[in-house]
Amino acid sequence: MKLKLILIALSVLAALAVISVATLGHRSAAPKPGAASPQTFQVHGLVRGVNAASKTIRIAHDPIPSYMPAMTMPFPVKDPALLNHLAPGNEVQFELLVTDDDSWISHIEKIPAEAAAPATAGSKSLDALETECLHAGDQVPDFTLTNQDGHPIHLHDFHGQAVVLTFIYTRCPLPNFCPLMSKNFSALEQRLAQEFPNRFQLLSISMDPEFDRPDVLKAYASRYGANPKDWTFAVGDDDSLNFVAGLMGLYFEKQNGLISHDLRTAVIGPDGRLVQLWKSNLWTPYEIQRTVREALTGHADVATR
Ligand SMILES: [Cu+2]
Repeated sequence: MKLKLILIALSVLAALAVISVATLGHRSAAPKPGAASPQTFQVHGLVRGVNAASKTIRIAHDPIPSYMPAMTMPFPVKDPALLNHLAPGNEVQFELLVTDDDSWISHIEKIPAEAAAPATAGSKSLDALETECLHAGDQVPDFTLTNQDGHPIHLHDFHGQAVVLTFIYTRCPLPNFCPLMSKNFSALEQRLAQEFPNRFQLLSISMDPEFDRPDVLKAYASRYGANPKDWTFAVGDDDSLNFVAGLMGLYFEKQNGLISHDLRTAVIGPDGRLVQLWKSNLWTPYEIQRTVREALTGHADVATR
């Protein structure tokens, strides 16, 4: 076991050495803007769940030196074939690539079962989260949170408007998780402000009440150019956050100061009913704009005459 750890540590060091050499080499050449090569990490972990439909695999992974502490989280793959023959309980070694706005597993290998530890019992039942959450057509119950100005807000304040809700936390290090949600919300805000001024509200709810106090959310909001009239950032105490997360079937868990989580984005109609719930990052501002249009006008497409 000791030897194995040493070997892993050595391979991580070797990988880092290769990265720094590659980076130095890259720097000495003329830098191409926007073409930075991805950072590469070799990581060891235990598979907790495989989701071929959303092209993600949930892994309890070891610390990733100078990047992320050990935690359980979903990782995207670009090639769904990588997920073939993998199942919860498998011990794996994988390669994680990270760029400025994306991260994904590019290679993953099962470690033979003789060396693998058995899957620990008692991990959260994702199926239970799934069945307890709201479904399209359900009335969304009211909840109270605190906005970026420190004022209380209620979901029902936005009755009569279409509400697009998502979950984020400001320290999230993975470009295609929270930062992507906020980037997409920023694009969505511009589209909807043009088509439906004053008839919609975007709501980004923090999963990190300890760190994401209103002033932190306010600074984060301005980073994404949010107009407070259309886009609210909110945080709650543990109870209200668990309540809202439960409604949407969101999985989130604090681990070593960061938060392991999946994603939920919902459109709620002007009548307060859930219209649609997205469970991954595979949605576009265009797609949600269409859903909002349908919720507000009954037609997904813009009238041509
Ligand atoms: Cu995140």
